[in-house]
Amino acid sequence: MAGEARDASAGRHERRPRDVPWWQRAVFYQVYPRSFADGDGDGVGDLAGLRARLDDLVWLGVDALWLSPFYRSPMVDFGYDVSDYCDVDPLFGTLADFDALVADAHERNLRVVIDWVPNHTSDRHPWFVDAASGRGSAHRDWYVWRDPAPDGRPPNNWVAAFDLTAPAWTFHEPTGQWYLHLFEPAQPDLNWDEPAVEAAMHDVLRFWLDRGVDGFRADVVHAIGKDPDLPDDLPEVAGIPHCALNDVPVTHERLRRIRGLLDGYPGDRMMVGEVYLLSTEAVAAYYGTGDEVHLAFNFPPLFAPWRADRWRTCIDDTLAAFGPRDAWPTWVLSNHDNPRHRTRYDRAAARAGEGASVAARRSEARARAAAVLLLTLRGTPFVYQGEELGLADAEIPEGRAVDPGGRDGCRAPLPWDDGVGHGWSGAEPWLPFPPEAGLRNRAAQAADPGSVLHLYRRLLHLRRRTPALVDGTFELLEAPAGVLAYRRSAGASTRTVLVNFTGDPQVVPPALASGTVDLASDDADGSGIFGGRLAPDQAVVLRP
Ligand code: ISL
Repeated sequence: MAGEARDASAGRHERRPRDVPWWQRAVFYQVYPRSFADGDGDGVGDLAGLRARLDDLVWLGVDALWLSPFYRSPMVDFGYDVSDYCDVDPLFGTLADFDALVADAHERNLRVVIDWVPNHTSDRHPWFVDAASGRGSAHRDWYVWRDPAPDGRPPNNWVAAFDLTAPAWTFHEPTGQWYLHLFEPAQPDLNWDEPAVEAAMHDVLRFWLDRGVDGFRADVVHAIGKDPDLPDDLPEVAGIPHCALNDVPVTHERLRRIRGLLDGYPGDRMMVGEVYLLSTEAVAAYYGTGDEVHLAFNFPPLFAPWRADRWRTCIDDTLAAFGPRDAWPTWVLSNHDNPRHRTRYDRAAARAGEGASVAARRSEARARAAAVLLLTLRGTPFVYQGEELGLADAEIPEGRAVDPGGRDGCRAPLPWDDGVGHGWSGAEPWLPFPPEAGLRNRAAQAADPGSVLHLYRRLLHLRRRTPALVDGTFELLEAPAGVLAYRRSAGASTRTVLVNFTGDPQVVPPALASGTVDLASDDADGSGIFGGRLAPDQAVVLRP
């Protein structure tokens, strides 16, 4: 990547430090392959479908793709139950399709990061099939087996994800022991205390690194270490799935060895860890001293309501936890596990009494302002496929729900055009389309310069040419209640961002009111002098 960048508005070259790695500057785009684009017309998205749409992502202006799992899988957890880590499920294509995708992406300067699921396999993985075949089997210790408690109950009180009444243990009749699964019974946890497991999972990393991937998104990676005593979770956290609580020192040793493996490869390979702990301070610890994960997802902002004070707290917490470690944050509004942010904010507003006519006005405006926030905070942003179209969750009619975690709504297929089938030309897609797909589709929005899609594109391109927004320092500024204000600066490049989280106009104090509008979330004139008045739900990027 270039060592210098042009700040167009400042009209001069500025030197950027050469040692800022690509993953600190990049904007990632999460592809959920089942729902992105269908190359073979079977109603399920695939690698060929994605490959054919790469130019659309280049046009948008993202830098890196994260692909959710495409490995061989019985699909109990839609690919997060892997039965062969080193092959592509036929539903998604072949290894040759994958190689072609990586080659095409790299030719377009798009990095490719893939999911790696180290905590558990499918119960149909040959390792587990062997482990379950008898207590003395070669792979028995690759999983976590325990004798029943004296009263015949599970070995401890850990609760599995998805069904909070279900224990994280399943009794295996044929061999008379319980096995551990932090997720579905069909997803037995690997036993990372067994050195052969660690070695095998390192081999998986090497397999894909040798194929040219730029890195990994490591699924629930904070869970690969367990307390060897498997102690009960405390009564005060009863009902919280153990995966959101598991936090033990041995994991950090394992992450350092993974980091060593990645650093041994040329080309700045990276790992973004899904550290599903709900405290920002706990998440920050997984960066180690720059020797564990390169990046980690930080979920409190994803769960934060659309309120200036709550976002301020998230930002303060992030600065406090990440700053001293010199750790680089990530920012995420939506992913494949949670209702989309547009839907979350709309639902919260409806609960607070927002009527339909107000919702019609504010829903898209909130999603637009959120885009400005996501793409101008200090850290690496992750865009979830479809948020660039302003999508809301699909309504899933009874009978079509398929996910054990109830997460189908945010996984609806992307509408590519307004024709019948929205670009999914073969079989009926595996899930229904999101609402208003006739309007909120790629083709309609590409043709409309005022669309959410064009806003994302303008933001991504502004970010790319503005060092302050990429590498710049970050300072929160005093602002009226309901408004978030911050300044980003890198050398002579400075930008002020103002986000109005309210449905009322807001007037900001004179200290914030100077400057020229680089970009406004509602597409108000992008070249005007800012007068200090924010429209309802408006976010602006100002240059001095
Ligand atoms: O999905 C959730 C809430 O509905 C989360 O608790 C989720 O289980 C957690 O973020 C871990 O997620 C990851 O691992 C799971 C998989 O189902 C998710 O899709 C994945 O992102 C198990 O592999």
